[in-house]
Amino acid sequence: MSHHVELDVGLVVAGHGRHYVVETPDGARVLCHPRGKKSDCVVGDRVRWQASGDEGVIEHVEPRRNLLFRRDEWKTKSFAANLDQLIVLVAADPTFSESQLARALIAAESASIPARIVLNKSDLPAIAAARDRLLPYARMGIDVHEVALKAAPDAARALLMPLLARRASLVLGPSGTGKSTLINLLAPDARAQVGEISQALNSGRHTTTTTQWYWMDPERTSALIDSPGFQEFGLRQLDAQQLPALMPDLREHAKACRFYNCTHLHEPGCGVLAALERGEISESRYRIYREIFEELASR
Ligand SMILES: Nc1nc2c(ncn2[C@@H]2O[C@H](COP(=O)(O)OP(=O)(O)OP(=O)(O)O)[C@@H](O)[C@H]2O)c(=O)[nH]1
Ligand SMILES: [Mg+2]
Ligand SMILES: [Zn+2]
Repeated sequence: MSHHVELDVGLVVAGHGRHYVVETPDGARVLCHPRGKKSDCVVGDRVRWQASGDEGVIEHVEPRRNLLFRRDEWKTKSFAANLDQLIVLVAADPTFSESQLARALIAAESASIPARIVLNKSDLPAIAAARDRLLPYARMGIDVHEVALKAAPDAARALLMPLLARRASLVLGPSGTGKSTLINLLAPDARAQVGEISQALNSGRHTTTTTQWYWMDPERTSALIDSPGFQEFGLRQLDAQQLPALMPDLREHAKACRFYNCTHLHEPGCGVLAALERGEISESRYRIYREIFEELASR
């Protein structure tokens, strides 16, 4: 039998370095530090903690339902844990990197986290080109929603609210797409910083430097998680052979390959190459497949 005191439960709502903000079931927020040297909790974690003066000590991290992370050559970066969905936010302007988008979707797929794409700034003329670039994603069954978070906020709210209700959604997207605008619109008391200032300074810096959990409603049933921008989205947690199964458009055609261990790069009787030839897999998606495959295979 354990003679430890019963520990409090909490939700990690922000993290920076070895500092975490833990929210108690009644909504209080406590600054906590992990016990010992290791600091392996992330936003979205359920933890057991113990008060220590005004602050707290995290004693234990509950098992996770899922964890979204990326792994570059040198480091692993966790985004958040226990997510109901990933929202990849892109915009008509600035132009998004399709490779980054694809990588985020692959990471979500490998963590079994449902994902959808929100395309912002539909008021700008560049929306048509952005919409076209997203066609392969809509065709492979990923929901793509178009909004103008700033130009038409009421319509955006009406569209997005039902998709976000009673869920914890991580918002990922390049700098300048409208993540902070989204959070300010849907989480009324969020102090998320909209990039007006950085825009005025024309500094182009990320205004979000820590991952942060925002409740959308006073009942605390729906949440948005804002996370810092990133330059690189490495997928080194994966084996090259896993990749086709994590890309729905390739996966579908890989069933037709003559060889079970087809890499879809040069083999005869390859269903993926045949589909590419027929235009059923887009050239950009295939290029991204090759790019990531080579990255993973060259280790
Ligand atoms: N035209 C147009 N501009 C928008 C829209 N939504 C947001 N913006 C603008 O886009 C810029 C970037 O918005 P933010 O919300 O700061 O973007 P962010 O993704 O948080 O950017 P970082 O914090 O740098 O990662 C701001 O100047 C917004 O006013 C929109 O619907 N239409
Ligand atoms: Mg921001
Ligand atoms: Zn093949």
